[in-house]
Amino acid sequence: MAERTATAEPILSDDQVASYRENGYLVLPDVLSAPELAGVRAAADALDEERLSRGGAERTVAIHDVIFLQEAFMAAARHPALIGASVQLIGENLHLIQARVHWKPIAKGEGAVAWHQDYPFHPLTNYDVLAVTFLLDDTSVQNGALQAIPGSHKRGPMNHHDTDGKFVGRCTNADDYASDVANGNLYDLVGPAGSMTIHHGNLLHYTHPNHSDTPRRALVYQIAAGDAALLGGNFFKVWPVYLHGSDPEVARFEDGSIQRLPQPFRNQGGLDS
Ligand SMILES: O=C(O)CCC(=O)C(=O)O
Repeated sequence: MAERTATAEPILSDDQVASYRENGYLVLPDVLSAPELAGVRAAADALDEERLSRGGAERTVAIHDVIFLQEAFMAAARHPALIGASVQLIGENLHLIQARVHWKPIAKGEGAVAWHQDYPFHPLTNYDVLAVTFLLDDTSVQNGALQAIPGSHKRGPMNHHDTDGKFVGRCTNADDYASDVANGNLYDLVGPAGSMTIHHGNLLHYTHPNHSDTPRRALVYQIAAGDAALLGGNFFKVWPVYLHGSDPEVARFEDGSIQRLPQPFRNQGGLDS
């Protein structure tokens, strides 16, 4: 599965790269062509029955590993804009660690996602991990856009565990975001359908509830640098997929030190095999 792809063409200007490093996110409108957008929307429609069977009429639902369910999602994962931008931001070896679609329920004031960072869900030996999101619908604050705290990715990972030590998937210390919210240090990642957004794994973010009568669907790929070795969390089926380059079989730590790995992670069925 570790296929190599064609050479990545840079798509971000120096200013965009600098803005990402400073703020922790980018919004690139109109990245998908009309046929590409139609393809991923149709692919999402094809999963609608599954979404509803998971309670999607009432709450936000995420379906994982979608590249194996619909060809259009595999094609979008290999979109030249995704590859080009990701290589510029985290290097040549792009390890796909999640591929999912998020649906917000329509017109219920539901579906908000609490303040969190993505990194604590899948901690890695370094912070070169980002989410590339294709907006499948016109996305506004009203229908559930993602809201970010600019620059918060520089603060490092925050506590997402409760007082019993249980991982709860949201910031458990309101002080981590309260003053930004009070001071309006906030940015909404809004854009027309077909836009591509990128956000850093340590970016603090929230998503608004859907107050509208239009859907808000997001196709989210979590991509890590090949030398960011997983420390915990879930393995998804996409784990062996490299979108560009290949597995360097080393772990790089935040201090720059490198540990060679004995072999790529693989399930060998236990110690005896
Ligand atoms: O709906 C989205 O844009 C993404 C939801 C979210 O907060 C996340 O995946 O971390």
